[in-house]
Amino acid sequence: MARPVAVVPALNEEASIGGVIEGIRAFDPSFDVVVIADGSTDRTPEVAAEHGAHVLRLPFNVGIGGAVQTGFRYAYEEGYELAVRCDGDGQHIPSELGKVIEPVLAGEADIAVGSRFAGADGYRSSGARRIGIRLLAFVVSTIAHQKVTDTTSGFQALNRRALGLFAADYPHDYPEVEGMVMTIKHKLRLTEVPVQMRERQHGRSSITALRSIYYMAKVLTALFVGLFRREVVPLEDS
Ligand SMILES: Nc1nc2c(ncn2[C@@H]2O[C@H](COP(=O)(O)OP(=O)(O)OP(=O)(O)O)[C@@H](O)[C@H]2O)c(=O)[nH]1
Ligand SMILES: [Mg+2]
Repeated sequence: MARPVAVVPALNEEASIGGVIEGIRAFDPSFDVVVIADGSTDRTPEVAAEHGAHVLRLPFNVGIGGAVQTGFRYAYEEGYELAVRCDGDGQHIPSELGKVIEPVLAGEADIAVGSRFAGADGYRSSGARRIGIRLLAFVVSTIAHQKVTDTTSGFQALNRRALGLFAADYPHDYPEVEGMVMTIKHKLRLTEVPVQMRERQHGRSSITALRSIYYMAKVLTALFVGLFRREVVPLEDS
């Protein structure tokens, strides 16, 4: 198999990060695991290192986009051929990794995104949240001219071509949503795969009702502004 790496962003996830790393290794011991710890105030970097991950320590918090891009850039420069991205809070289930890796390894997709909503027995969420999810899926599908169902999923597999794009340029604020549009605009093949995800088990969710409205307003604005952005990253044809 291609040389694989798991990129795991983790901000104050000391209770979950060890289990996430072990889960990835249990799925496939050939995976190297890279944890990006930028500004955690708990023992996340130490726990990650104790579990054998390579820890990228940044001097201050750069936010989710900067953290994930750091991981992708490291993976690209180190020559990895296959990358997966998995959250450090335990919501993504490592045994589901095979589902997102498959289309990438088969050469059918440059990036495969695990979707909670693509399957028949998709994840159910409350009314307001569901409206938000559907609205984002509709907007992204319209802009990208491709139907997508889960625009905020950080459970993904990428080949080297996709890794190269994200190493060079990655959205900062809403990396999953904007990253989906960016991928398709750069003519990379994106596919969604139905997966299961868990509810958050430890730590605190960053999402509250008021924040969700604020989030929607900001992400829709970011998508709108993105419409005027030129495709800035020239990709070698490989
Ligand atoms: N390194 C790093 N990781 C981050 C940062 N912000 C979030 N993360 C991690 O990214 C992953 C996803 O963030 P979450 O806050 O869980 O976002 P979410 O899954 O959309 O929402 P909830 O889990 O419902 O709160 C988690 O593993 C976080 O620890 C950051 O600034 N830096
Ligand atoms: Mg989470």
